[in-house]
Amino acid sequence: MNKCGYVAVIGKPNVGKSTLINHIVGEKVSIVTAKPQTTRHQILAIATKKAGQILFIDTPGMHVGHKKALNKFMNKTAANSVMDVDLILFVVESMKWTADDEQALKALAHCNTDVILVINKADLIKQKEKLLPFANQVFQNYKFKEIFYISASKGKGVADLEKKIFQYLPETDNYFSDDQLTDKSTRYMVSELIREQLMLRYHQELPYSLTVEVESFQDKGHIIHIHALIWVEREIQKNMLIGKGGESMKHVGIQSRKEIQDLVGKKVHLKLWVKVKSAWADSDRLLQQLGYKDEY
Ligand SMILES: Nc1nc2c(ncn2[C@@H]2O[C@H](COP(=O)(O)OP(=O)(O)OP(=O)(O)O)[C@@H](O)[C@H]2O)c(=O)[nH]1
Ligand SMILES: [Mg+2]
Repeated sequence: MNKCGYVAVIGKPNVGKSTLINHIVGEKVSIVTAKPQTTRHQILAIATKKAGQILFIDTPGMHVGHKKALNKFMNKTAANSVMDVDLILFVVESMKWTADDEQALKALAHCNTDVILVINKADLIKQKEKLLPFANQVFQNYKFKEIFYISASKGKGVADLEKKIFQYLPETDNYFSDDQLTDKSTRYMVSELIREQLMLRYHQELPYSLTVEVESFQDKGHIIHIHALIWVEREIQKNMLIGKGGESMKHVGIQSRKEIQDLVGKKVHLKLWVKVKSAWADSDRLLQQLGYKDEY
């Protein structure tokens, strides 16, 4: 009896949605950083197991109070991901319930799909007895089917959650081949690995003002030549990114190249350019141009 189905993972930013998915898939399909709003697109992550396939849909964290076109795109992408799935995981962080959680919960208001409440980062809570009253409080807000306390980064409780997920999936053959990890192209994965390094390296508004576009990707057999553009919104941000002597960018280049080589299993030659596209994150037209298209 093989099972296979779609599972949307939603919640506010930074609760560990991508970490959880990567853990079950066993590979880094979706980038993870300590900063909120890391995931920007809907990403299909395929976990192939003995029992069948879980087709995870990773989503951008839902949030309130940001008015840029990019934020609207992210919220809309996440809200639409709950359509036509077999199961939803609603992820929250232990002991934290905010306006952003409320916003994410709103996406469930009109859907009849079963929802499992996943309370993540349980490792951060010393007094475990406080978790139950918190769970009860969250439970009051919605009729969840199940509740799981986990630590996605430490892998605690994840195996039990995986088993439970399969119970909710329909009996059918696998939709994808066993070695496929995502529906995204290698070019897309490369741009994300670069963006991950940029988000880790830079702070304040910079990570939110940049996007990465792979301009060319040439496989020469033994080596892949990649040229990528880092778009920022203003000239001053370009200067901040490059900085004195270009040390930070050099570091981003070295780390990104290592990550990309792991992904493609080949030697990589990587060139990065920083360019300005005025206010790209607040223009629907430029968002489209830069790959932020409606994916549903
Ligand atoms: N202590 C602890 N940290 C965790 C756990 N799971 C994830 N994290 C950390 O939480 C941060 C955010 O993780 P992500 O997986 O990027 O969170 P996300 O929900 O996908 O965030 P967005 O993409 O911004 O919506 C990272 O620094 C993770 O290492 C956990 O179980 N315990
Ligand atoms: Mg994420």
